[in-house]
Formats: sequence, C-alpha cells, structure tokens
Amino acid sequence: MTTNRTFTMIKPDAYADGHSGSIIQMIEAAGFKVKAARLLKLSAEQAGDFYSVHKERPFYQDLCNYMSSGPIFAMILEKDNAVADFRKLIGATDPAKADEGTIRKKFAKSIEANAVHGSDSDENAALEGKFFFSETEIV
Ligand code: RTP
Ligand code: MG
Repeated sequence: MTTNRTFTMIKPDAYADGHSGSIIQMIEAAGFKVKAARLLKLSAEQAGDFYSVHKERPFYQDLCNYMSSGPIFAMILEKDNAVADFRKLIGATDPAKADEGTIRKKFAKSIEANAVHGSDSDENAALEGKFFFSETEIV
C-alpha cells in the first residue's frame, strides 16, 4: 500500500548553516505540505536507534556522531506519492551524484553531511514519523 506521507530531517550541517528556510521553501514549492514539525537535538543514543538499520555499515558510528552534533528539524510531509517524489527532490546520497535542482545538489557538503534525510519506503516513513511525533502532533 502506498501512503501519501513521508518523513524528513534537515540535518545538523544544513540547520547550522542557516539553510532551513530555503530547504522548507523548496519542499513547499514542490507541493509537499508540512503536517508536523519539531526542532530538536538528538542524543547519540537516539541517533543510534533511529539509524539502527545501518548498524553493520562502516559509517554507522560517524553517522550517529554527526546526527547528534547539533539541532535537526524533523518533519512529516504530505503529498501524493510522497516517499518517491521526496527522494527525487532531495537527490542522491552523495551530492557529487545528485541531479541539478535537488536539495542535496544545492546544500549538501559531503556524502555524510548531506543536508536532508528522506524515508526510503512507506513502511519506514510511518515508523520514522512515529519515532518523533504522536498522532496529536500531526495536524
Ligand atoms: P537518508 O537515509 O539520510 O535519507 O540517506 P540515504 O537514504 O540517501 O542514504 P543511506 O544509505 O540511508 O545512508 C544514511 C546516511 O548515512 C550517511 N552516509 N555516510 N560515509 C559514507 O559513506 C556514508 N554513506 C551514507 C549519510 O548521511 C546518509 O544520508
Ligand atoms: Mg536512507
């Protein structure tokens, strides 16, 4: 079943560099509605839980340190075909491979500090949204 929601985070590098407003503008201009939003700082443990699917990957510890290094903007977004369309809008994980016009092409600094997160499936979008928000916080 496809749903019309996805989950995103503006990552610590993009927040620290003052790109949150520009990124949200690109997200809204692409037709996504913000349904929930929260600014917070993850602990290393919370980042580890969130990215536990990558536990065995060589970059896992670096990723947890990076994602807990500063504030992030967590959001639930709504649009038809949200997961796939949002992955298109953010572009490839490695900004060197990201298409022109994508958020990562514009704002990512490296394969790790790549500006934004986007859920990779409807199932993960639902789980990741629940990680940060209760039903009453989704408007
Ligand atoms: P995300 O989950 O954040 O939307 O990114 P993604 O699907 O495009 O990439 P994924 O494979 O899920 O990796 C999660 C995040 O880990 C960092 N990463 N570092 N050093 C590296 O080789 C490496 N590879 C991935 C990135 O921050 C990536 O977004
Ligand atoms: Mg991913």
